[in-house]
Amino acid sequence: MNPTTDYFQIDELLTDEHKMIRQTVRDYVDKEIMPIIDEHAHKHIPIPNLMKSLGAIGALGPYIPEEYGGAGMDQIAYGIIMQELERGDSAVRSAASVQSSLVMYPIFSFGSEEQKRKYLPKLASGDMIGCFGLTEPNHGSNPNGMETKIKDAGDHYILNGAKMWITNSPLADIAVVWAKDEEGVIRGLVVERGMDGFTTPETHNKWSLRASATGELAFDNVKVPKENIFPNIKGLKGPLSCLNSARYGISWGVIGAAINCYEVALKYSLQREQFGRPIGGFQLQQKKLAEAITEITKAQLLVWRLGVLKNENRATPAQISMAKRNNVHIAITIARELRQMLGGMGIMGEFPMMRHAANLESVITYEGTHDVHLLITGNDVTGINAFV
Ligand code: TGC
Ligand code: FAD
Repeated sequence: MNPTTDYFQIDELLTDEHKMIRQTVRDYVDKEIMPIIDEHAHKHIPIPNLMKSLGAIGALGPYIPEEYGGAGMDQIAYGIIMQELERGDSAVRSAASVQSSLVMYPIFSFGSEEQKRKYLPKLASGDMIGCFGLTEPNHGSNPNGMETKIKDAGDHYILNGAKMWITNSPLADIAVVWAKDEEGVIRGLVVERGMDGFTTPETHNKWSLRASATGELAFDNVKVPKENIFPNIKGLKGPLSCLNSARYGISWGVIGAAINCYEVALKYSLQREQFGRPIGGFQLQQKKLAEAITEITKAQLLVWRLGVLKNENRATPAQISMAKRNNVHIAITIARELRQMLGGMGIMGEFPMMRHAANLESVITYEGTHDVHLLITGNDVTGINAFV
């Protein structure tokens, strides 16, 4: 018997630092997340103190330089952290990816020195929670159509509009918001909780990512000081660059969810007997396990190579789209298929498959849907843009 989920010995490609951070995050998930996640998902409530505990293990902004509170790690380390967190639950990985890739990354990459010093250390420690507002009620896959606007009013901007489906908006202290100026150019700015006219209504009744808070961002003539705008970016490539980082993290993260399902199903298949023998001895059950470990292995090799390219600043957005699309697809397929291996028990909260499968319905939709990523690959290989 070979129960490994490192079938091609990718561990040999990791540094001691990678393995150390993996062990730290794995221990955290086993101790802090696994015992409570089912209850929080059932009750549809966020995990208490999550951001501070993620900050304490170095999971927030791990690739941001140390002088701004990050850990200065490489992209493979970031991926490994996402993988271990999503082994626990996609809600936990979502919290870390939004804070790291969608809030800290744009502040670090596009922000002024004052903005970096003001926000990054608190975001890294989890003392401050951030969210990212790109999607709007009428503009999801096509963010370029956004209607949220800023108007120059001397020493400040007046912000009006609404964002929808925003991870952590009900908990956030700050929001990185993308809006069009009077010339129709997309700009990014930091909106702080407490600014008059800024509200964050919660979205209730989700069947997916139930341990994650999701909400809206509503702006009614919000006065945002000029020093809160990002000076160093204009246009849609601003938010899309943040998505490159988050989509990369998701490509790693979902492997963690798939591994959790695989390990549970393999163990169950060796213990559960029907017709006088373990169900793991039946060919049809072996097919499910063999296909799952094959797809996990292919996904691991894909993200490892992508991480190397990313470390060298050579990863293209199209490569990242391919990895996000493929890996979420294999993870959701594994969760659904391996749930069946547990029979009736597979629908119970004691086992993680239903929760992972339901979470992955969000993951296959957010950060660009499965079909949008296919069209990005289609555009890349043909040179013909199917969006216009
Ligand atoms: P298009 O004309 O192709 O491009 C406009 C400008 O952007 C540049 N660009 C990129 N830059 C960096 N990274 C990328 N991935 C880029 N893709 C495009 C492009 O070069 C161009 O630059 P320039 O200088 O010429 O102006 O744009 P388009 O309007 O045709 O749209 C393309 C499309 C559909 C691929 C894009 O808009 C898209 O990806 N749509 C999906 C939307 C999406 O992913 N939304 C995610 C919202 S955030 C979220 O879901 C968080 S979930 C968090 C969690 O809980 O984990
Ligand atoms: P639509 O764009 O309306 O798409 C509907 C369907 O049409 C999809 O199947 C899509 O693939 C298809 N479609 C659209 N255009 C095309 C096309 N050209 N060709 C073929 N098919 C097409 N956004 C944020 O900004 N910040 C967040 O923190 C955030 N968190 C989220 C958390 C959750 C739990 C969820 C569910 C979403 C979150 N989102 C967030 C929003 C997410 O990015 C969008 O839901 C996603 O981009 C899709 O947009 P939409 O829901 O408006 O679907």
